[in-house]
Amino acid sequence: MDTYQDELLQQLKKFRTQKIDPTVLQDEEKEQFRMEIFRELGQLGYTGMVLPERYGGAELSFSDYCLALTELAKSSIAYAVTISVSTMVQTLINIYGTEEQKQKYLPPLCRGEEIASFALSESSAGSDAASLKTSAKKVPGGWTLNGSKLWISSAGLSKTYLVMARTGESGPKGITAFLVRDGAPGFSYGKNEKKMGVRISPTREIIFQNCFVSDDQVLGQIGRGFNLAMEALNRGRITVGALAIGLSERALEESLKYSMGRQQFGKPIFEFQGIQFMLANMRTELEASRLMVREAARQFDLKKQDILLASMAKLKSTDTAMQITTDAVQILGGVGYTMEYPVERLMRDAKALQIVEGTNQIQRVVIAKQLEKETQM
Ligand code: COS
Repeated sequence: MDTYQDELLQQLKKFRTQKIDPTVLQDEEKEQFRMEIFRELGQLGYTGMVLPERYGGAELSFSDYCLALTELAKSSIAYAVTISVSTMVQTLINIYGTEEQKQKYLPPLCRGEEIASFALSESSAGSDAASLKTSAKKVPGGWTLNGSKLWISSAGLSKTYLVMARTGESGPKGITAFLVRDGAPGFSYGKNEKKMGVRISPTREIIFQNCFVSDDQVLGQIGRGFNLAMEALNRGRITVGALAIGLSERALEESLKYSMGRQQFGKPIFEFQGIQFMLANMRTELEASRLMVREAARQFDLKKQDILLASMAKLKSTDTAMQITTDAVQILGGVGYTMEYPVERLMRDAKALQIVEGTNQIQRVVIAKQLEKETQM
């Protein structure tokens, strides 16, 4: 790790322990997202980390961005998830947007004054994303959207929504991406999900009823929306891996601290081999996951979109986070199961990461597809 990365992580550690830790427990209970925390993260340059400086970004590498997300996730994955989803949309605007779109949407997002959401999933199109039904019909000067999207992170908070809608044939080739603004006529919010974890970050339905969007709100080419979404998810899956590393690191830290302090049978429970073997496995699996996520991010920095590695890194790191956080609860025993210690929250949050940005079963589907391609080459 170089000095620059060290400084970045020190600054984030200070921020999260001073600004997030003191209220994280009550905010999770009350489902309270603090916009002032997000804005401050923006002022420090963390809400447009990989975006060009000319649009207000920090122009960091994808690897540094992932390191920062890991550090932030050690306090709560909620703000890190908000940043990672918003950054996914910002990145697509930067790659596929017109100059006008970049000028309009990116600066407030990079400065942390606004948040963006990614809207792909629907009630009957989750893993099978290409079967989505939300429609966009051509009308003079623009498009009319009808339908609804489910499980949208930051919905209600976000000002910009990247919405994948059907403009043509069934399947992946008939989908186009639209940039929809909060407050557009015909755009409304549905139910706010009551979740097992990550409660600071809202997850909500969004609804379109004859919602008009103009031609200049189309992102990229007509019919290429599915490809854009998949490209975003390749990046998103690595960032989910980075969050999983943060959860695992925190769970291991808490387990070590507790096992060295807790006395049973006349000695710290750390001295029992049963506990030592659990801790040794936790550290080993964490390190394996970290290396995979780091390598997946490095490939992106080398401008190589490695679909296989992105999915494998997401799969390995999030399954590992589930195992490590579960073991952490076990090591802390009775108190681990209470809200007095953070490990039960880490365990609930880890579950979300096995599901978002494509379930871990879908990651295996993606991996198998890539294996098939490699074999045919
Ligand atoms: N990266 C880049 N392009 C991809 C891709 C990826 N990971 N996966 C698919 N594509 C492209 C294909 O190359 C193909 O492009 P062309 O038509 O230009 O050749 C197109 O997308 C269609 O691909 P495919 O035929 O494989 O689509 P499927 O309908 O079979 O879907 C899966 C493939 C299952 C992998 C996809 O639907 C998926 O990832 N589902 C999970 C969705 C998800 O992660 N949801 C999370 C909610 S968003 S938080």
